[in-house]
Amino acid sequence: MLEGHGFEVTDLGVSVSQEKFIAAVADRKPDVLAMSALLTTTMVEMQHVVRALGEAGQRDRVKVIVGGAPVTRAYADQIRADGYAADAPDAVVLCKEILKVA
Ligand code: B12
Repeated sequence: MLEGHGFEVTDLGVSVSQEKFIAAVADRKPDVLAMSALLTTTMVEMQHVVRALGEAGQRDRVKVIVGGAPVTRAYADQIRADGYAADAPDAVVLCKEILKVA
């Protein structure tokens, strides 16, 4: 959906470690880091990535958005993500909003 709307997407795959997220942000300098979790057990790792981004001095350089079946807007707010969307079309709208592109 994002590629269809003109975004360049790097897919880091599944079971992505905190270290891999941080390295990819440092290397590729994306505007947005999007994380998806299907399980409550993996969802909690999102907060660790957000914290690690801060520790690496990268948090201000990238917008963090989250989603997936167990993830809620309240959880996104709690971990200080920049956005949450419930489905793929809304993820596109969200990216355009937070990047202020038409
Ligand atoms: C298919 C499925 C499986 C398949 C996965 C196959 C595969 N290779 O992907 C199999 C059978 C393997 C499976 C296994 C398990 N599953 Co399962 N599974 C599902 C199911 C039915 C659909 C998931 C899916 O692919 N949906 C389609 C995608 C497109 O939808 P989505 O993930 O919701 O994503 C959309 C939005 O959430 C959003 N979105 C997603 N990510 C992101 C990211 C961002 C940044 C944004 C903005 C938006 C966004 O946009 C997407 C498109 O609209 C869900 C139920 C459900 N309704 O989600 C349960 C579900 C995820 N599974 C569940 C469970 C418990 C399990 C198991 C632990 C079961 C077990 N005891 O073994 C295992 C865990 C396996 C593992 N290691 O992860 C639970 C998780 C509950 C929880 N609270 O953690 C769910 C929610 C079912 C339930 N209601 O109980 N599962």
